[in-house]
Amino acid sequence: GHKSAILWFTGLSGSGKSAISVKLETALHKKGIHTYRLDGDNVRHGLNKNLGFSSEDRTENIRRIGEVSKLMVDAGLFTLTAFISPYHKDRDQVRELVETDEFIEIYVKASLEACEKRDPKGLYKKARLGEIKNFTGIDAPYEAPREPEITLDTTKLSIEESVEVILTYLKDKKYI
Ligand code: GGZ
Repeated sequence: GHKSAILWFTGLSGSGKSAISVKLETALHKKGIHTYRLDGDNVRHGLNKNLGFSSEDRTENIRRIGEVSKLMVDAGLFTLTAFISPYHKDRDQVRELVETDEFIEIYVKASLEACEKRDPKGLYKKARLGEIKNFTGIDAPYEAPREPEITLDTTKLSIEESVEVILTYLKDKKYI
C-alpha cells in the first residue's frame, strides 16, 4: 500500500517541472502506484481556459488546481502538479487545504539564466522582445519556496537523478 499526497512542483518556465513529473509518474506506475498528473496541457486548456497570466488569474489558476488536487488525494491518488505557481501565498493556501503530510512542495531550482538558455519554446526570447507580457522571471515575479520539502537543482542533476531524489524521499517518509 501507499499513502497518497500532492507532489507540488514549482519553478520557472523551463526549470524541468514537467519533464521530472512525467518520469516520476512512470516510475510510480512501475511500482503499481496510481497517479494523476496535472499540467498546463490538461488544465489551462480546459478547467482554467478562461484564465491568463495576470497575478489574479495565476492565483485563481493555482486555487482551482489545489482544490482539484485535494479531491484526487481524497480518491487515493498521488497527484503530481507542474505549474510555475510563483506566489508563496498561493502555494501555502494549497498546503493548508490538505493534511500536513499530504503536501510535498518540490522546488525545481534553476537560475533564470539557465532557463533562458534552454528556452525550449522560445518564450523567453519573445518576453525579452516584449511580445509576451508578464512573463515569469522577466517582467513578472517568481517567489522561491522558503522551506520546500525537496529542492532539485536541475543545473546539477539530470532528470533521472531528480526522480531518484524524490523516490528516496517518498521511501524514507514511508509514502511508498
Ligand atoms: C509564464 C507563461 C506565460 C507567462 C505563457 N508567464 O514553459 P511553458 O510555457 O510550457 O510553461 C509556462 C506556462 C505557465 O503556466 P502555469 O499555469 O504553470 O503558470 S502559473 O502557475 O503562474 O499560473 C509557459 C506558458 O505557460 N506561459 N505565458 N506570461 N509562463
